[in-house]
Amino acid sequence: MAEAFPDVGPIQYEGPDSKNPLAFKHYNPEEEVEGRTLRDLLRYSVCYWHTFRATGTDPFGAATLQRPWDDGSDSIENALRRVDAAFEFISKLGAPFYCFHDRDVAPEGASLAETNKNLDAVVARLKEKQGETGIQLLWGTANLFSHPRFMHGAATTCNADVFAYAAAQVKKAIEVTHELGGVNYVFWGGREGYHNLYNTDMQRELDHLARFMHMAKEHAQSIGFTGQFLFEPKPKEPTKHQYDFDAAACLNFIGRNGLDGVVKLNVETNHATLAGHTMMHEMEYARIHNALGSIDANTGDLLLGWDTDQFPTDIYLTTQVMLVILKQGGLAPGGVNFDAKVRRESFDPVDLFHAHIGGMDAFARGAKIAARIRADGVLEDFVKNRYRTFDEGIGAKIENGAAKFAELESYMLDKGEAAPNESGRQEYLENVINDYL
Ligand code: XUL
Ligand code: CO
Repeated sequence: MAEAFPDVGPIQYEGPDSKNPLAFKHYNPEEEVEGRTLRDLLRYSVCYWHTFRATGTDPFGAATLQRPWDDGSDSIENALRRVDAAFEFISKLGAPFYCFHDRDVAPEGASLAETNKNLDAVVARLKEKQGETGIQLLWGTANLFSHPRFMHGAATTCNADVFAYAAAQVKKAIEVTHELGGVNYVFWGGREGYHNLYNTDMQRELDHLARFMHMAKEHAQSIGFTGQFLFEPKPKEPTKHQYDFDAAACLNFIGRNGLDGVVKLNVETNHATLAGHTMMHEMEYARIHNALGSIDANTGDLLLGWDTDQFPTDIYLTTQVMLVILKQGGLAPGGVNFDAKVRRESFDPVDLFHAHIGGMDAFARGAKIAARIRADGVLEDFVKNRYRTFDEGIGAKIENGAAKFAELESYMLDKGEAAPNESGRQEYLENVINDYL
């Protein structure tokens, strides 16, 4: 096939002074940050659904995006042409990973058997292209939300046949992820939630979701798939209340259902903000529970308030994200997946390059800024000092479990009043962070 992006060559690192819009100014894949190349630290991934399946439709308007390689049909030929365009794009961009839903890459057939056959045909081409280019699969997943059969949910549906269909689909999606050497498998509960409790048995739905995850785990083990399972929190949209609301709700579900260690989290920025949290909060909450597996890098628009999935360009945001990633010592086997889409007004194919280059540069800058903040120990030293009263004396006894209420009472009766508090210095610390940006 003719090139999909004939006017764009491989994107090179040209440094901060470059004015070339098709070059990296900050992402030099070979540059080391905290002993790791940016390529290995960031593990960038391009997502198939937004980048190769989005058309620019919205609730008010028709498709706008120009994708000359895509005839808009559901033919296998079109799906295969799309694979070639995708791998050309990802290679020229220089991202080491990609990820997809089963239905992004291959069309649904008239029956499950035909659908699986379609998927196998496209997976063969994906495998060939991975071999040719060295691009790897960060994660696979199943689309359990687009088809009308999933109107009441998939693992949390009221229709047992639909549960069985979803199970068959996830079984196949895990198998193709394994076939393609995928290093993670993601569960985003597209319609695993409800709009109204008048018609919903919440207990049965949650039990079914847990059963579903255990079946997925058993199947993965039976075929030797060792990739990490990831649950992706999102509070709402499409349902009013999703069971995977935020990191805390997901970890509660994981812990209560014997899935600790089996399932970690794929945390997404715009989902965090929809839940009323910052991305840094969600990541840190996951990290301290040893469950920060991977991230979907994007950003929302606080004035719009829905899941706008924009490309991340805010250096404050990427610095905060990188502070957590560096604290954890990286994300591998997870990565930084751009679950982001160009605006429908940005309809040229080249806009896909501008969008990804901007996101990759923003995270590279965030990584370097965060590493300098960490090297100087400014936040770490402050926080350590802030909690120093728990390092010895009565504080140490509280932390190691030696102190009981009675002892704390006699300690305080003797002392009469607590030691004075110290300032939290929030404004000072915000100024310090500004000095690094
Ligand atoms: C939806 C979303 C999904 C998941 C994969 O908001 O983020 O694309 O990342 O199903
Ligand atoms: Co996502």
